[in-house]
Amino acid sequence: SFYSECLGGACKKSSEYEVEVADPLVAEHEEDNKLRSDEVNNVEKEESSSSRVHGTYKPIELKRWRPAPTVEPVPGYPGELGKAVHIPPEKEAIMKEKFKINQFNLMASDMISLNRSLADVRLDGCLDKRYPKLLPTTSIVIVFHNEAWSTLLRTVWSVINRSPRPLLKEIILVDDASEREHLGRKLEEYAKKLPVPVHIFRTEKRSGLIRARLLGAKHVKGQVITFLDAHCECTEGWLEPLLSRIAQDRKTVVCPIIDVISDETFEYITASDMTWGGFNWKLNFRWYRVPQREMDRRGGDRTAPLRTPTMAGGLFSIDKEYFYELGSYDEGMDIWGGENLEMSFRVWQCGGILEIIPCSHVGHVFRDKSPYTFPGGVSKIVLHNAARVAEVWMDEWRDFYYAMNPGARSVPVGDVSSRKELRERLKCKSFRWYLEHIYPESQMPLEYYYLGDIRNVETQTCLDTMGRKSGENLGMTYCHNLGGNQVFAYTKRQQIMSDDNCLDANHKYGPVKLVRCHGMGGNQAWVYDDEDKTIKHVNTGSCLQKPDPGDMNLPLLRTCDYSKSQQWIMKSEFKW
Ligand code: LR7
Ligand code: MN
Repeated sequence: SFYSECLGGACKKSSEYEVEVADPLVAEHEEDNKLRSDEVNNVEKEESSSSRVHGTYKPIELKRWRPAPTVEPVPGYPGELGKAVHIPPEKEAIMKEKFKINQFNLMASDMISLNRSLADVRLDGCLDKRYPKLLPTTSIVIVFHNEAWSTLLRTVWSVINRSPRPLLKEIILVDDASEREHLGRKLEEYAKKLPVPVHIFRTEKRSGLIRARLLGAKHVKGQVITFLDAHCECTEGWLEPLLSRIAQDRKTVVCPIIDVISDETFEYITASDMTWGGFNWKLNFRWYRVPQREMDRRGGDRTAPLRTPTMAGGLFSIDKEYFYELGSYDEGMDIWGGENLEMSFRVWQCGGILEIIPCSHVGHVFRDKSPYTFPGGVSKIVLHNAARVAEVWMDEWRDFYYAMNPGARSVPVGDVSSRKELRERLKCKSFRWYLEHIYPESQMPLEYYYLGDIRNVETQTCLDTMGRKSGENLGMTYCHNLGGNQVFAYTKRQQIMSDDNCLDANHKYGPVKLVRCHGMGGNQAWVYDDEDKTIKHVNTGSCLQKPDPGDMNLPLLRTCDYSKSQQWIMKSEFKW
């Protein structure tokens, strides 16, 4: 069959594929998994000249919208309608073995049909939205390194099945130097049989996802580039709201809501529409709750586009010309990481808009660990990429990054001059502007008096989060001058913060806790007196004091007595 084909004559069946994947191109599954081409094609296929007049689209007109759903559930297949797949206990050992290949449940994925049905996860308000009849075309760019067959092809089929054909110019697959047999000639042969143009490009050597995407983007013939990870499933109606937003304003970069495909069961789990993208001091992308401010701006309409400070990075659409105008990607970034924040900052600071479109849902297999190698070492690569973001876009707030990541100062950033020139050329706004106007809720404070360690005059030891989480006690230990857990910002809003957490107390005496900053003063307000060197808790009037002899690691609140044990120095010895 198709699956025992092999590359270069060495004909052995890849151990990854002992099972045959339910595949709409394989005759025996054709009936079960029928691509409903009649319905997909009932929109008139107009030849697009994808030309554009003075920055406006000359788009394709959709004659009629497809009825949903495009893919009907097939009885008897596991995982239909996005349900969880359960592996029988006797197969658990093989399942665990296979899990290691991609860091997700490959056995489950292989059992699910390549064009499985999904529930319609959209809010009611999305179902009767009318989109402009004139929409730009898009090319889908999917980069991968050693991706599994079933996840990659399920991504492709979900695009084919659930995108209005006239809008779908092509699918571009970029193989980033994969070492798996099935991604070789077999993939090329398979691609030829698909009902939409699928082009495969290969990087010569391992380039990382950023440069691989740049290679893919170079070949895009559609008016809009849509990037997807190689383990996604697009849901009904995912594309129209993305493209229509770009048609309204070509400087809008749009993301779907990224739903969760479980790495354990491949269950499709709808994500919250009340979540947006932020980042922490380490420059990790993180999800946070959408603040009331943004809900109000949208007039309480949960289906309205959500302005997000950052994007996750893997799934978004952007006008092709705007992508290049805006400086595409930083080619100096390797393998993985950083490009998502880099593009987010760049979009906002250079006059664009970054949005999550709640009526567009795409699932993504989230995993705990990365399955592939990071040549040169994970932390070196990730720190290198993040440092480039900090250096080019963050102005003095780059200090937070260097202070928080002791390792970062020794990692070479490389040449960022062309990226800085880009920032000049596009007359981009400052990071201060971004924090003020786009992300006032940021974990990085807009106004702060101090960033560094906080040392007790008597003990000469330093406050230390000990890497603890929200709700746990603040600690204290010898000053190491390396930053990290000993870095605190004293802000104009009277917070003493470390990344997401603030010093917090709800009593006059005793230990101080680290609690997620709420920005409302209250238990998190402190006053540092530069004269008598006290750190006073505003609500209780108590002073921060060195730990008692019984527990040397636990700084305490006590009645102010102005002794040396209550004196603190905010003056760091480390440099970044
Ligand atoms: O060297 C590489 N070459 C590649 O082609 C490394 C990766 N890749 C491919 C890989 O096969 C995959 O298709 O690049 C894609 C993304 O890699 P993942 O799936 O390992 O990344 P991720 O999902 O863990 O990480 C998120 O952050 C990345 C930062 O660089 C990218 O922006 C990913 O696209 C991004 N994924 C998403 O936004 C999906 C939602 C996850 C979240 C949050
Ligand atoms: Mn991914």
